[in-house]
Amino acid sequence: MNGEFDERGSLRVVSIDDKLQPILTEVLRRNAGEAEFHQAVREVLESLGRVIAKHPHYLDQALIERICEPERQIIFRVPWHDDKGQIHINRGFRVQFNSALGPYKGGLRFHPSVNVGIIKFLGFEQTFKNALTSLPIGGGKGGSDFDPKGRSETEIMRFCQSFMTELFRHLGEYTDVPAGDIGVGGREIGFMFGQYKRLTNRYEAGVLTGKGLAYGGSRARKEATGYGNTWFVESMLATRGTTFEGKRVVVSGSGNVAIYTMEKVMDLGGKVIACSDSGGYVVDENGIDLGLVKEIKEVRRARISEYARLRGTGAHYIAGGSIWDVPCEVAMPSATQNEITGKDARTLVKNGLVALGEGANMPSTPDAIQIFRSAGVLFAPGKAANAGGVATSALEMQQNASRDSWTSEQTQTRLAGIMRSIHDTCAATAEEYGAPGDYVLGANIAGFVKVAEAMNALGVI
Ligand code: NDP
Ligand code: 2IT
Repeated sequence: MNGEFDERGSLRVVSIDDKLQPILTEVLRRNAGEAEFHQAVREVLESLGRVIAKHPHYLDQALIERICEPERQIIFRVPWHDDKGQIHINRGFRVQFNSALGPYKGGLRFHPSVNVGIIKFLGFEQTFKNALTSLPIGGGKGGSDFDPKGRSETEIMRFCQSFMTELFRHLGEYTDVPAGDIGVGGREIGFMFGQYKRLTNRYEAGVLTGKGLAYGGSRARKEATGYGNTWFVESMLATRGTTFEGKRVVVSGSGNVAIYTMEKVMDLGGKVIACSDSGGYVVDENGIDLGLVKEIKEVRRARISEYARLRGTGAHYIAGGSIWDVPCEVAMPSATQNEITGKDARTLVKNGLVALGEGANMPSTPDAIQIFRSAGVLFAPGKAANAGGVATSALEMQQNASRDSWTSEQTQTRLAGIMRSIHDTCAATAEEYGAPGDYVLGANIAGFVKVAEAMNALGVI
């Protein structure tokens, strides 16, 4: 172990096996400037020293090098007209990362920050996450630097149609199955499915997931990521003989994942006192009124600042700032990558944090994770904790393949079972590799071994 300063100037502990260091160095060299991708690869490689000590053949077969290299990367132009007739050009991406376990599977993100490094980090994480579900899905991710904020519904539709006009040739229920992510929800999936159907003249329901219930979607898909993360944290809390009952909970974001995290936390007796969007956060010591958040975000598509105005006394809005300054026992980051810095982590620990479940992908910086681990916080990494969304996408694919539709109860029972099994697999793997309670190590090793074993069996492809 040794220390180094990261880009934010915080000290982080680095422990990478000597045999893996050259692989990481090569990944950094070949993918210059892709900071988020570097971060995601580094974290996984830091966990693999104990694996190669046990299974040296992973090194002989260059499995780690192959896993770090996407199978295919597609970048394309997306031209579209706004409502005034002006032409805009965005960039579209689809990174088909790994298909050893099944068709590429993973969401599409529409956000101005999207670039190839972000899509690659997401695709890399997705590969291990999907493996952890034990369902037959490979890893992929895509999206665009299109900014949906302030765009009319017709502009969104034209953008989605133009995006799919190129992407459709790379998709298929046995090839690549996208879903939503930031900026892509049921409405956008509907527009993209419509265009795919029109271009191919095929009603191929299983080519996209997160569809509306009216045309082949699965019950509980919308709720799945948030519910799944909450169940995962519930399982972690149970290892210390405690529950959500009466705990103060902070949930960042107020989009799909955040809303259904809040719903399940409240269901389990937790008290959600704050949530946010990219403009700032609201604190409501009486407990967040979820009906109001849904009205603001799902119906009006407005800003979270509206919450304080409409709720009246007891609630206040803080523009900018960090939601992690709000004291809580459980934190559920559900907005975006690197939203919890080392400084935030220190504040959370000082304020008595017990558990954290990553609803977002890679929301904690490496130094934040290090602080949580050293403080003995129950820490659930995104690739395990937020796997409920993609798992339910795979259940949607099953329903589409059998031309069936399950009840909400049936789907939620499957999802709860999958989340329990991911929790137990991560815990058991951490224990097996000599780090009991380390869910980061457990998730990285268990996910990696599943993908590596399948790749090994398929030959050098
Ligand atoms: P949504 O678009 O529904 O919501 C995103 C929320 O996060 C919004 O409140 C948004 O605020 C906020 N946010 C987004 N980017 C930033 C930013 N750069 N800074 C501050 N706040 C930001 O997306 P989802 O809820 O679907 O996704 C949230 C996270 O969960 C992402 O990390 C995603 O990858 C991950 N995830 C999603 C899954 C899913 O099934 N949808 C599954 C697994 C993980 P604003 O509206 O102001 O931009
Ligand atoms: O990050 C994720 O797991 C998602 N955005 C969901 C992917 C999916 O295919 O359902």
